[in-house]
Amino acid sequence: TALPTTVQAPADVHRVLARCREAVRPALEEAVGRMHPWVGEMAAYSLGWCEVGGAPVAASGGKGVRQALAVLGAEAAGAPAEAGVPAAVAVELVHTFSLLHDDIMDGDPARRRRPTVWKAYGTGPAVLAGDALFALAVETLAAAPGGPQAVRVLSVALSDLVHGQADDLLFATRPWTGPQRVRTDEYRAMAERKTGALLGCAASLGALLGGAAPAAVDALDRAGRHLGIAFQIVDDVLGIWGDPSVTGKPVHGDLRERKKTFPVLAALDSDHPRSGRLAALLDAGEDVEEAAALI
Ligand code: GRG
Repeated sequence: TALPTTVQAPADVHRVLARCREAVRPALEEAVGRMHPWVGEMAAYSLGWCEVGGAPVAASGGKGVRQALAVLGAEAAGAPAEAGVPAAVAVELVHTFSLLHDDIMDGDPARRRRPTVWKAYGTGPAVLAGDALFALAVETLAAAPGGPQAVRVLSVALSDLVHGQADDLLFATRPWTGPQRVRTDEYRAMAERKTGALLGCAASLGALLGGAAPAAVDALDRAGRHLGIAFQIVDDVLGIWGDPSVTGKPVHGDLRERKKTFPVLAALDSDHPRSGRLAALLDAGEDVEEAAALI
């Protein structure tokens, strides 16, 4: 079966994301404007609002999925978009913080089609900018009506993010086969925490600030968590079979780096006769083309 090599979101998804980004932008700018000017510049750079060192770079912020979920969560509760804005600002700041620190941990040179913050400003400043974004997120949410409960919800997601990131880092140290191998259910738990927790938090915080009933807040949290697992699996699929001109990922880069991605773990979990050969190729780090054909 031919797998899709790109994921095309319907036009109305782009329209909804753009509408939510516009609703949140003034509050996000106001929050970033309260930062130390140099630290705020790093935040603005990572959000795709400015260039650095005079070098022209393509303006590219994030998609704004988390801020959109917060706004949509508030609207789902019957409140106006503005009710969800403090949640949207907080989750977008936390997301940006986690990307800054993740890029340092992974040594990634590029993000959002430009050099990562640590590449552009240095590791120490990038750590500081991440810390400042984290602090600003908590401060913003605490100041909102219903702040203390909202901060508790965010704290649970933050602990999940750390848990998921730690699991992901440890996956790299584990073998491909045998009792210590990473099972697909462990992968799902990791993805739920690392990516799903903040998506669920975004939607549920928006709903909470919009006055939704606890059952609706919980349901949105669960939906966001499932979305995170799906998001991570699609990302893995595109990392193996995606069109590099669209994804910006190098061909078979994940396989070359021997990342524990879902398609590979599922193939090894399947007990298919080919999985022994696949594990041997991955261990040797050779012939990624043959490995890809075995998945
Ligand atoms: C919370 C205290 C604390 C620490 C964080 C660094 C870390 C610990 C966690 C890393 C979490 C991480 C990087 C998860 C991956 C999330 C992900 C799917 C990023 C890509 O999201 P998109 O596609 O990005 O929404 P854009 O660029 O569109 O915003």
